[in-house]
Amino acid sequence: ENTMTLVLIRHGESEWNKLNLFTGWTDVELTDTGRKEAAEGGRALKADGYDFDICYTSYLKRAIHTLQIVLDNMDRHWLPVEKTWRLNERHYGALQGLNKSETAEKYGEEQVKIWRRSFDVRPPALEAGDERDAHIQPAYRDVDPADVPYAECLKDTIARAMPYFNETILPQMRAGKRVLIAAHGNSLRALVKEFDKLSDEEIIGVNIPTGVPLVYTFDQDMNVLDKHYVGDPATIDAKINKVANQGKKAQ
Ligand code: DG2
Repeated sequence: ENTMTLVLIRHGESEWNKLNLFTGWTDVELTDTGRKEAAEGGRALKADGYDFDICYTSYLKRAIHTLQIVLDNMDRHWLPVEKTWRLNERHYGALQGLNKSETAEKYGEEQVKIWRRSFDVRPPALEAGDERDAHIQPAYRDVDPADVPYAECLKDTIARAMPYFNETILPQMRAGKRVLIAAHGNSLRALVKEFDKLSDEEIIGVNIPTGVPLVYTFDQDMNVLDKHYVGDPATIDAKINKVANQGKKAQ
């Protein structure tokens, strides 16, 4: 029987992950720690015998650079890479640039949890004219302005990411290509919710660690046969908890 393998990786720690700021579509760079995480992810994939035929990433440099570092460490620089805004992080609206912990002090941890993890509650939207508005950024000049968000909930991210997955990535997988996707905490949660057929409640508890490869094996009908992170389980659990706790008040 033919199975399909797909590997997902969230970018390594970004400058704004380090500062604990809501990031979304803000185009921030990796930290040195983030570059190390990406290199480790690439080395772990190579050590476990994984290989790829085609790669996908977002328009944001923290994911693009993570992918480059992974490929560098697998000696696969020449692989085709397709970039799409549809794999961008969930747009965090007017929260972009605010500190997650300070926002919890101000609005409460419950509200921050809703903004970070609820399926269908959007964070407050950017207003037109805001310097953070992606409509005025060159990266999105070829995107239909009606598709460029001012804020997104996970449901919105699923609605713009899944058509790309189904129409562009899945046909490659069905043709036997081994696919690697480098993306973001919430754009990957969007894919995971669909792959694992999680309910709107179940997805709330899912947190994606930085720089750790997540390997899916599917049958031809996209049923999940296996799913596992590549790396040391205790380290990965610690990284997942760190993400979950970023919306807590300072102690
Ligand atoms: C983070 C995710 O995105 O944040 O937008 O702040 O994966 O690009 O670092 P990423 C952001 P949380 O939803 O986990 O707070």
